[in-house]
Amino acid sequence: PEIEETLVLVKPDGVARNLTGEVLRRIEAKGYSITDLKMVQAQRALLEQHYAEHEGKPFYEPLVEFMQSGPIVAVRVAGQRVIEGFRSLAGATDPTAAAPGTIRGDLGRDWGLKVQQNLVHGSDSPESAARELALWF
Ligand code: DAT
Ligand code: MG
Repeated sequence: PEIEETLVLVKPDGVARNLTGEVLRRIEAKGYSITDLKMVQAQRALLEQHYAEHEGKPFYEPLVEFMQSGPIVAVRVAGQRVIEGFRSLAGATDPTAAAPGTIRGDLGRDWGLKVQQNLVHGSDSPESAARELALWF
């Protein structure tokens, strides 16, 4: 298949816990290429667009607040089937349930908050990846 691109975010919890390098290490060890990267303090308007599909859900407001709580590292990652492949590396949304061996399963846990602090974001489809990469880069 052709080379795809996906958007990975190391969320504020991942940056605060000094796990940026560990996330990037896993991406590179899997064989994907990091083709762009930056640290950003995300504005609310960007996060509202990024998470538009979740507007109205109970975790939406805590999610948008949490994503503004500190810097985020945004990463453009390239490779064949990288969208699916990074979602597999990240593991399930709930870090308690995420399988050991995954980023969320190995490094994340429930901290008793209204939002799941699960360290990373990865685009979930080619359409999402194109839309999100245009927002962040
Ligand atoms: P993912 O990040 O695995 O694609 P998602 O797009 O469904 O998951 O949700 C976006 C983020 O919102 C997710 O990373 C953490 C938070 N979230 C999702 N479902 C949640 C829930 N039931 N309770 C608390 N936070 C949730
Ligand atoms: Mg998602």
